[in-house]
Amino acid sequence: MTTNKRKDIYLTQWKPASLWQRLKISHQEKHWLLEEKSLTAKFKKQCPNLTVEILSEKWQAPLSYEKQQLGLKDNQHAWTRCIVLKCGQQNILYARTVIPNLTSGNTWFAIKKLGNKPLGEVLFNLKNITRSPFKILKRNYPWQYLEQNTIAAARYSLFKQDNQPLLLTEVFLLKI
Ligand code: VNL
Repeated sequence: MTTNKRKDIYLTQWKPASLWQRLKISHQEKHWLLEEKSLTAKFKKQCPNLTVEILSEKWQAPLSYEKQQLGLKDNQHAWTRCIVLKCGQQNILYARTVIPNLTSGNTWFAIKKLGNKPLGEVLFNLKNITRSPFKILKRNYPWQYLEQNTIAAARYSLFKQDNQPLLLTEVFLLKI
């Protein structure tokens, strides 16, 4: 790795969910950020007209924390789906799903064909998956999608099915 790990904010800024109070996260935000059940279902309660806009779905170089969580080598690419969840015209959530080796033998292969269906509808119907505890962040972070200088709360967790990983990061775009 050419970057200095200590200075790599993609690696160092994430905190365990238990430290939410240190991140200036309000109780209200915490209810959203640390929701264990389907966020899709929770959003739908407030917005019946929820849509998924696909920003990109392609093989690309993962961010450094993604690489680390997924145990990828430096030059290894992974299949990445970036979406924005919208309530009408309003952007409410930016999500990145990263899956290494997403070829036909991979347990997550159906996700490649998900299209505009929300990922949550698939994930929460699977029986044999495990999910790591959330890591969270609240700061002005260089997400490709966010306008500069926007402070946003985000979370990620690692799902596994048949020992194959999927890393999901969700960034809250609405002031919650
Ligand atoms: C997706 C990802 C959708 C994370 C979500 O909620 C979400 C997706 C609707 O990639 O479709 O929380």
